[in-house]
Amino acid sequence: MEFVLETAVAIDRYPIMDPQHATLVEVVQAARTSLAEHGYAELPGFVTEDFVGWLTRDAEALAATAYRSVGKGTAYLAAPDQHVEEGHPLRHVMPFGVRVVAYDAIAYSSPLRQLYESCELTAFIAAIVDRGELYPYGDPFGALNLSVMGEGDELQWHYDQTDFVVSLAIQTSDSGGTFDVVPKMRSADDEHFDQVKALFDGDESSVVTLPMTPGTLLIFEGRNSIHRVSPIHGEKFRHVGLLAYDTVPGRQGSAALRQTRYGRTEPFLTPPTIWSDQ
Ligand SMILES: O=C(O)CCC(=O)C(=O)O
Ligand SMILES: [Fe+2]
Repeated sequence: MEFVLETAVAIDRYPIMDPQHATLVEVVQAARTSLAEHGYAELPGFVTEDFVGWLTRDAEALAATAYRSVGKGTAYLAAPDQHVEEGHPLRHVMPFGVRVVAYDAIAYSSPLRQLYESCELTAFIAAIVDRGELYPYGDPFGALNLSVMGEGDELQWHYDQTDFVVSLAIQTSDSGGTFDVVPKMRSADDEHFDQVKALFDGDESSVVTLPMTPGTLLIFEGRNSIHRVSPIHGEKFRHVGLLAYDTVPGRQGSAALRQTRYGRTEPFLTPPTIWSDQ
């Protein structure tokens, strides 16, 4: 199949090739309001059903190449702090198990990659997040990831170290695999450790669950909104595309992060072509 933006994106609802279109202006405005209020903006049915089918076949083929990491981590993505009292969120570790396919392992012909590389999408995201011009993230591993999660996988409660991430829901698992968020749990000057501790102790009264219905594009500001992916059950993989952007072109991540997340530090020169065109 050949990638055509107009048939991939549901352009009647999201005419992203025409930034002045009244429909698009409204979508951008509503998404900005939602981001300001809740720290996330959901765009359901962003891509067409046919395109979801193509993305799914691509993701299923790529899944075999995903790198799996398992371990225990804190919400702060740092080693547990031994200087605080026991039970403090800074010391609290939770299990995680995730599998990711790095950008450099995603074929040029992949529909996910082609969507990510479209200038119209980048401009649309830039209009919503309102941080000036955006560039696809300059890291050959981290720019675009396919997150593949299967039976027993989960991602612990955490805050992101980036301002925002865009995710595209491709396939849900049989059960579990929800994206759970406490919007604005902390602020730049108040960690709200008591509330974080209550959450870890089982108080989920402030948790919002985003179902990640296939075809949904989610713009999420995770720096201050604690979130997790709940444990996956069943035979079906949960597939989500993670699209990263930066306000500075060409910036890259650390070798240490590459090693942990992707199991290697040297990028492929060109992506392996692991499946033929469908
Ligand atoms: O898989 C997802 O939906 C989001 C994963 C996430 O929170 C992260 O990679 O930081
Ligand atoms: Fe995250």
